[in-house]
Amino acid sequence: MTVGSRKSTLATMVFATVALAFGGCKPKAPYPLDTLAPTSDLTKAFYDLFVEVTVLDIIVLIVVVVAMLLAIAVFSTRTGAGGRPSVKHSDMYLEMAWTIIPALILLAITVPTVRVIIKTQPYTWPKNALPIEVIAHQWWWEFHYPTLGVETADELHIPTGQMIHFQMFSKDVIHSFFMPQVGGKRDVVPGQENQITLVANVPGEYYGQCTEFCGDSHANMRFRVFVQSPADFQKWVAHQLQPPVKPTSGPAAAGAKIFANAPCAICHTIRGVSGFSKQYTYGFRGPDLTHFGSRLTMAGSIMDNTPQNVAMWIRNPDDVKPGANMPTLGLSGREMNELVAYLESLK
Ligand code: HEC
Ligand SMILES: [Cu+2]
Repeated sequence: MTVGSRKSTLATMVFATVALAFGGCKPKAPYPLDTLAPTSDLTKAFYDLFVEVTVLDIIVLIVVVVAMLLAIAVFSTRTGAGGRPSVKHSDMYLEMAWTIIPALILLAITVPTVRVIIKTQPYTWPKNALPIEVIAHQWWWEFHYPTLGVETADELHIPTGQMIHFQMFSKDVIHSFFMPQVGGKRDVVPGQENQITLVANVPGEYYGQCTEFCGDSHANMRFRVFVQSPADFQKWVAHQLQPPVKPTSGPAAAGAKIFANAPCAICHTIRGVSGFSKQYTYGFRGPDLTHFGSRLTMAGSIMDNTPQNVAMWIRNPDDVKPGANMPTLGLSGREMNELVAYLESLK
């Protein structure tokens, strides 16, 4: 490599780095897992802490770099000059300074950090909050609203302006609950209850993701969060409390019979139609399908809830999601179409 081409390679690298750095600062499209776009009191507290510490870090960086440049350019001894050492063998004031200043810097980082930890993990959890149980499974999320009687999967709905109290459990291994713009992240550990409280402020649809490696389909363990106005949330709750649709004619009615007689009913609850048997409550329970048709996504929110995708899923879950804990049940043709029609009718 000639010197010229090395120089131009270096220039390209510098240019690419700067372009990437600035490209990263100016989002062109909203990033679904953006951690710098808080929409709740919890994520705002984290964000403010991040900014506070980053500003402090930048100040420290500037001071260190300036001191270093001065040491190199101004207060250095030229080769052959043989000057006297600029620092005495021991200088008590200097040593005190470089002990006390870093201690103060650490303190300046520790105090706001501990303050946020105490604020976001109170000793006693608020009593007037809306409790939501989050149950992590390989590889999907179950959500219970114990005071409202609602059960759903992969799509969480919460109202704005109300304290939400998440109570987290795992059915198998360690997972981590993370919805970057709304809240988290909190590990979900078998045999232990972990908690988060937050008040969401901005209605919208947000993304969530399991962030603790939990097996083959860890990356396929996503979820959606729908933050709604209190009125919209109440409407959603009222709808979820309705009994499931009972089709009386057409392919959906035939599909309902197939569902009831196939092994589906062992693992999947459709209220008033099937309840999972006790032996399956650990590990291989599947999502509650009572209002499956009202959900926009499925199978850990990795795909849209469309008839084609539901058929593809039932044909071979493992193809769609490696390691999926739902067996292939050998359905096809008319039977499959009727079953899919039934599931999609469960609005
Ligand atoms: C051994 C238990 C088991 C049986 C039997 C079973 N499933 Fe599942 N099913 C699951 C599990 C577990 C999942 C979640 C998989 C994931 O997302 O990782 C699932 C997911 C689904 C989903 C997606 C739900 C959602 O909201 O994401 C549908 C639809 C579904 N199953 C339909 C069926 C049908 C129809 C049958 C019968 C033909 C059936 N299942 C049989 C365990 C089972
Ligand atoms: Cu997980």
